[in-house]
Amino acid sequence: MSKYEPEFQQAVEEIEKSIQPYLDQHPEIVESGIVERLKVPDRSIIFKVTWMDDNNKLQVNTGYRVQFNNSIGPYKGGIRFHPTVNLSIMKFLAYEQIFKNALTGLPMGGGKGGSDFDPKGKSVAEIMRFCQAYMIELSKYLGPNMDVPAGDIGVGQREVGFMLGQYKRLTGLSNGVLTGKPLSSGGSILRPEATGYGLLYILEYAMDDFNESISEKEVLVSGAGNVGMHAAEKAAQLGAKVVGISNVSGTLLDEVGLDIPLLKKIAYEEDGDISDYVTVYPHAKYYPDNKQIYQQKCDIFLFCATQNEADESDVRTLLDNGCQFMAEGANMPLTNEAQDLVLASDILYLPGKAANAGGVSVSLMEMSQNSSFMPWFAHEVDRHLRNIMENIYNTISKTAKEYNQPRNFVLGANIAGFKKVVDAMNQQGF
Ligand code: NDP
Ligand code: 2IT
Repeated sequence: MSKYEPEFQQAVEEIEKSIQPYLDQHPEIVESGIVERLKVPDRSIIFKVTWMDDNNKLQVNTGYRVQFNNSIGPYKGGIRFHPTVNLSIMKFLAYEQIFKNALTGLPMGGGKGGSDFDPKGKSVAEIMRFCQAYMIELSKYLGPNMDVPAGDIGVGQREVGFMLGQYKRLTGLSNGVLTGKPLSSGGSILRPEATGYGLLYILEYAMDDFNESISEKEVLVSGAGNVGMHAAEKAAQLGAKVVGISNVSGTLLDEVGLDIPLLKKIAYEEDGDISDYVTVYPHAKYYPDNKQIYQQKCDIFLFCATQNEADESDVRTLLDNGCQFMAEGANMPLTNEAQDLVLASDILYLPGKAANAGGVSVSLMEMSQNSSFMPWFAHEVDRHLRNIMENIYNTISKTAKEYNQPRNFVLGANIAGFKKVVDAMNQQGF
């Protein structure tokens, strides 16, 4: 593991620290070298993506797909288009995905892909040409039983649709090789909502276990994209008051409670910005600072933006201001120091590997619908999603209790996920 891969190193350190109580009981696992073997991806594919911009000028980006571990099933994980994408970020995301996917109880391995292409400020035609160029290389490594990508930051149904079209052009196959597809192109109903809704479902099960309820609680959400907006939507449906949301440029606050359907329309469906909300509701406040969200008072904080979005001082402020529940829609949104601070407090905290697994779970349902040529109704997908989130909560809670740390769901999630992956790897000699 290279010291030049800081995000990957951070993800590995978190896992290795939290599984220590399990390793202490199982010296034979340490002896077998599996902790080391698990850190090396099966393969990291890095390639050149050349595409034509609207001025007929050729542009170049780097494309990635890290196929980390397929011991439990085909490589599965999203594709991210963001200027910060590099090998370290791809490896941390793919590595985390192995354990997340294991926790779902569904047959999926871990992978992640993406590019340093920045969709911001690009025309739809440029985005389409980029997706097509990216798929020319990626298509060589995909298959419904081999590797099935989906969306992530900067990649939603539209981009998945463009990639699917190119895959079909290149191969002639209609074989469910991508998930998060638009509905008319073989997507699953509720896949866009799944990560955010799943986050609230698992939070509901956890809070219920501690005789608490989401209803009437004040909620803050960082990130106003696919995950953040649907988390806010479900929180409001469950009777909470969503008092703030942020994006990369700023923080929007409404102490009366945000009008989520309006916000969703402006900032998610119509490509506007969360700041546009104040033109309709002048009592709301907008700050051009994405860190302002961590300065606010709330009962529940949902981290739904990006890795390391919150550091120790952000989390300390949230705790000092009385926040009692935190859950991660994003992957690794807290620095390890910030996470240690949360774990040292008495609050209820659900880490991303468990809490944001709803998205990939509905992706697996999409694969199932594609291979059986039988689409499901929304209520069926929602029921399965709820069941999976309940099972994940039960698994991490049971594991945390076994180690006498009933509120340490980082330990619960990491040990439960690790055990499952290790079993499969040993059975297959990986
Ligand atoms: P989107 O691209 O749809 O949205 C990302 C959102 O986060 C945007 O609103 C963006 O703002 C905002 N953002 C980025 N950086 C910051 C920051 N530093 N502070 C505040 N806001 C910020 O991505 P997703 O919603 O799909 O992904 C969000 C997170 O959830 C990622 O960590 C992703 O890996 C994870 N995740 C996604 C899943 C999925 O199914 N999509 C499944 C599981 C996890 P702006 O629009 O202004 O750039
Ligand atoms: O981080 C994630 O779990 C995702 N971006 C979704 C992966 C998927 O394959 O649906």
